[in-house]
Amino acid sequence: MKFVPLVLALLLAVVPAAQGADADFKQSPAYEGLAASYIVTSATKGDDDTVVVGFKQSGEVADLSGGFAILKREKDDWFPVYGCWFEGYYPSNVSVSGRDVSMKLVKTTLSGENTKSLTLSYGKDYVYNRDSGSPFSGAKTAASSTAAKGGAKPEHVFDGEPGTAWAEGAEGTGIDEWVAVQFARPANVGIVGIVPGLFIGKEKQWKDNNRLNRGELKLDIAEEKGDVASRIDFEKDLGLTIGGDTVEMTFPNRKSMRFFEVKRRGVKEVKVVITSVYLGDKHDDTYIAEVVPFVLITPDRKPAQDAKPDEKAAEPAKPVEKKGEN
Ligand SMILES: [Ca+2]
Repeated sequence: MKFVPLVLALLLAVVPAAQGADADFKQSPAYEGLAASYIVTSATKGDDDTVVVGFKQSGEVADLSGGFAILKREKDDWFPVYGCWFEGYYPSNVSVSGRDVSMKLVKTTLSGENTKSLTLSYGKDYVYNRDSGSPFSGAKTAASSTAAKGGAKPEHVFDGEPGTAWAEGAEGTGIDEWVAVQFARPANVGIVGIVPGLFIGKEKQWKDNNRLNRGELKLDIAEEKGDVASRIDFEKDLGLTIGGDTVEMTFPNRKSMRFFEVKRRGVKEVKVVITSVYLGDKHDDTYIAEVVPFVLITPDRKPAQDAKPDEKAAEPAKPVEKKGEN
C-alpha cells in the first residue's frame, strides 16, 4: 500500500487551497457544471468568501481554450460573480491576492506549450458581472410570456441570484417559450452558464416544477446583422436569418448548472428557448433561474482592435503577445 501516500500527495498538489471546510464549493452546481464540461486546473481561495476555479478544454489539440470563474459563497451555495474565457489559451497556477487574479496562460501548440504570466486586477482589468463597469451592466431582459404567479419575472434570470427565477406563462409545458438577456451594448461572450430550473431551497422545489431538459441558446450578433455596405437587411429584405447563432443545450435531470460555448464578439442578445422539459411533480410551469455570461478574452487580438472604452475593463491589454512570439 505504499502508493497511497503518493496518491494523497498528488491530490493535495492538484487543489492545495481546497481542503477542509472550504472544499464544500465542490458540491455547488456551478463547480459541478464546470467540472462536467471541462478539466479543472486549479481551485484557489480568494477574499470575500470566494474561490477562483481555473479550467480548460480536454483533449490534446493545439490552442486549447479555458478560463476561470470566481465563485462566491452565498448562504449554502457558491455561485459565479465573474467568469472569463481565454480564446486559444487556458489558465494554470492561478493565485489570488485580494481580488487580483494571477496565472500562467498556457498556449498549447503541436510542439509543446508556451506560457506567459498574466494578472487581472479587479477594477482595472475586470469587475464582477453585477458591478457597474461590467460589459454586462445595464442589461435588460425580455420573455415570450411570464407566469402570473408572483415573483417569476424575466429580470430574475439576470440578477446574479440563483434563488430567483423566471417562469414561462404559456399553456402547457412551455415548449418554444423563451427568456432573453439584452446587453446594453454589444458584449464579447465566451461561454454562458444556465441554471435550468427553480433553484431555491430544497430538492423538492426543483422537482415540483418543470425544468429544462433541452434548450437552444440563440445569439443576436451586432456586427453581422446586415450588410452595411449594400444596405441590405438580410432578415427583413431576404427573409434570411444571418448573424444569429444557435447553440444546442442539454441538461441532466438533477439540480444542476451547465455551461455552453458561445465564443462570439458583439453579442447583443442571448435568448434561451425551451425545447424540451423534465415535468414537475406538481406544477406545469418551466423555470430558469439564471443566465451567466463569461467574458470572452482574445489574447492574440491587438488592443487597437478593441478600442471601445466600454470594453477596456473586460479586455485586458496585458495578455497580448508581441509579434513573432508565436
Ligand atoms: Ca436569478
